Amino acid sequence: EHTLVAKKLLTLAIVNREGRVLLGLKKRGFGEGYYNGFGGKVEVGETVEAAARRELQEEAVIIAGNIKKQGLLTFHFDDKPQPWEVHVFNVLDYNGEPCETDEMSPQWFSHDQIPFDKMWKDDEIWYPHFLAGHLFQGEFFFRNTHHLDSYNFDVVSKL
Ligand code: 6OG
Repeated sequence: EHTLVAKKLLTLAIVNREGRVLLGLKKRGFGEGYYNGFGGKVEVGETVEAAARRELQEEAVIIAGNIKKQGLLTFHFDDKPQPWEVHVFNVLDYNGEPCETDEMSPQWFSHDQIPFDKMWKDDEIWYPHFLAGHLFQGEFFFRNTHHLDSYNFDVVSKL
């Protein structure tokens, strides 16, 4: 007998403007207490890019202009059945003012002051490449949700 375990698709949008990134302190749910980009689950019938724009609007109240897909991250958790596939977007411009929502409290960080000690463990591996404009792919294996056991990571020429 076979068990089909589909991947769960998610988005992560990071606004990157004038030497700073916009992150949100997650107020509830998965990753509570961590700074992260804005994102969430792709809905049925929605493109990944549309989901990235929708989640950015829902969580930070800004409308994305040009966005560039830069990364594809797969997270394996020993305590979850399905891997998570997270598509990472660089938001090059936007309209509106970032606002606090039920989910996120937004804050700007200069590139040399990103709070990696309050972020998911994979972030310090791929942010330098994200900030340098590289395209990248990675696979990360987590134990007990938060402990990063091992990973593979590559800069790629296309996604
Ligand atoms: P909601 O539960 O809010 O979607 N996410 C991760 N981001 C990073 N940087 N590292 C991880 O390592 C992550 N796991 C999940 C994807 C969850 C949001 O959190 C991101 C989504 O943007 C394990 O719907």
